[in-house]
Amino acid sequence: MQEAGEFTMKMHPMWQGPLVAPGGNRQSPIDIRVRKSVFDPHLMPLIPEYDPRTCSQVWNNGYSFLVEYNDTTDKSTLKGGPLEDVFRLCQFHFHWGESNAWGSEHTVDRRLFPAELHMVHWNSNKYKLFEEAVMEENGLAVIGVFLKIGKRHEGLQKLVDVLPAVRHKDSVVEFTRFDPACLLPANIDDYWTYAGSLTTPPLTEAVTWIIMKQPIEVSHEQLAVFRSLLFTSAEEEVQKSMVNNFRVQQPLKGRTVRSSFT
Ligand code: BO1
Ligand code: ZN
Repeated sequence: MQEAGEFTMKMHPMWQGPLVAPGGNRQSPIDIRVRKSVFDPHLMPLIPEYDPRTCSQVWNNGYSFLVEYNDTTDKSTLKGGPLEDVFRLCQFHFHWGESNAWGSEHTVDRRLFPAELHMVHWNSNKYKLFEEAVMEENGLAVIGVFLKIGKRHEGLQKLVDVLPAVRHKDSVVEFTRFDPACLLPANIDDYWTYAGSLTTPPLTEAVTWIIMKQPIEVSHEQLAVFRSLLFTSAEEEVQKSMVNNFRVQQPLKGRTVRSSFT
């Protein structure tokens, strides 16, 4: 799987450039070693409060498809858990593999999942815009949810149905009234948390990661629709399937992963 990731990084121009050079002390993603994580009894339950009316559009940005939310007010927020401030939802997206054998960015005791959901939030207590928050240590909070193959996910299907409209890079389609909470697992009380970074450029070390212990189930057919998307725009001659859009794992460098559960 690491080989597949390295391959993607070499093949795909978006991962090249100086920002990928080694250097940071809190880069993501990482392998979560369950027995090395430290139970923290002070970790609170997470409080996601999302208003489906803030959902606005889906776009293929050439590395994933983003479901974007209007983040001009505090209508869709995340608080609690390891967070001291209120964080506003701006988008969610996924990372996935060409086969079900790999695709997630984080791993659990080296176990790979076929895909991983990222719900991206920024600190609206302290900052006025995402662009401001992304520069700060405590600026962002991303929830990670592992996807595993099982029964069809009815909530996700509403999104899967519009994906053919954003097959090419830079295509956008209106997408409204989608409740992102339907993509969270039934148990949101059990999670791991650690200090990390964005996993694509600008790779900023601004993220409090919250990784759900319980995966959600999606069908093979639903992931097949993710894989039918393209990294390339309609104008390009050689079309490239959007698969293996995950970053390789990064060194822990002395960080502690805390767990909310024993
Ligand atoms: S991730 O969750 O660590 N994979 C991740 C990686 C990159 C971004 C977000 C999450 N990038 C940023 C862009 C901004 C954009 C913002 C919200 O996402 O750098 O330009 O405003 O969509
Ligand atoms: Zn991501």
